[in-house]
Amino acid sequence: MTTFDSSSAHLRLSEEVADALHDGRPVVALETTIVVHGLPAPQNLEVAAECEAAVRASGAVPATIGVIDGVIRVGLGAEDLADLADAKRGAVKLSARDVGTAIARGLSGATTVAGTIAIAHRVGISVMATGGLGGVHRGASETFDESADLTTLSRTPVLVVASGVKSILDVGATLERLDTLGVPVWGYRCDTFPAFYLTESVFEMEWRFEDPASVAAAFAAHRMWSSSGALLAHPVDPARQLDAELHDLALAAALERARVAGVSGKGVTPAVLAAFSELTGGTSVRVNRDLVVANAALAGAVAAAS
Ligand code: PSU
Ligand code: MN
Repeated sequence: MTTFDSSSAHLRLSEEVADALHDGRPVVALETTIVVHGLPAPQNLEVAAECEAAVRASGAVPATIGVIDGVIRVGLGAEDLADLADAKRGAVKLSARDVGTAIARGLSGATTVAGTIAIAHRVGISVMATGGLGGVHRGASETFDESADLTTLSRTPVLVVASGVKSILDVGATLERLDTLGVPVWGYRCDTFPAFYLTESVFEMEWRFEDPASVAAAFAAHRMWSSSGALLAHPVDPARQLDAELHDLALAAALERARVAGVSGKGVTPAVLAAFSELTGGTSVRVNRDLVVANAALAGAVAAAS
């Protein structure tokens, strides 16, 4: 079922995506905040292209989502994406609540997981891939900093494939919030919740899946009675993860740097990720790249099995 109004002046689907949705072929939504604000150039555009290729190799059509000059674009081409990522354009970070304002103001922006799934659902896409879902920040009991990715996922029926949540967050608190919000968390061939840069965490998974078809079946069943999305937790290949000691050292230093700089709100995640990259000599970017491309491949396989 597609619910989009293709005549809308502020929503534009690429021909390829519109055709695929019309024909009921599998489509995977990809976000742009990771490209514009999460990864450094030039790797950011390379990763975006690799994610699209991975989705295609799995038999689905990629739909990279963002907003350009006040128009929501579903299925951004490589040129548009390079334009959006160009620092001169000053693209803003758009969570679900910001999309309407960006349209009204004619702004350009990159969508977070929240912004992306809100749009994806509107046009009839029910699977998305990213690196790490946003979550509860450390110290949130004081700052109330919890990503709108969680609340948006609780009311938007899209399956998000991610390597857990970024380890810069309070992972335990995030899992508690997903429970409260009614969002199922499924482990893909793993027994613990992945720790983003690291394959494993101390948090045990309740549900484990072994293949894309059983994930697709579970999400179809979930959607029959719930309007929430779901999180498919897909750990990074153990051979490609960050060294645990380097991870912990870099994490402590990156968080301290953000604290001293007084970063808050939507600036926190990009600032900590950038510090992490510098402190690990770029290794964190390599791991982030590996995991997000693997997530795109898995999302494509789940969409193709749906
Ligand atoms: N995954 C990554 N890198 C990123 C993100 C995800 O590997 O930069 C982005 C996503 O867009 C996610 C956002 O929605 O980080 C979370 O931002 P915040 O904590 O401000 O909600
Ligand atoms: Mn936040």
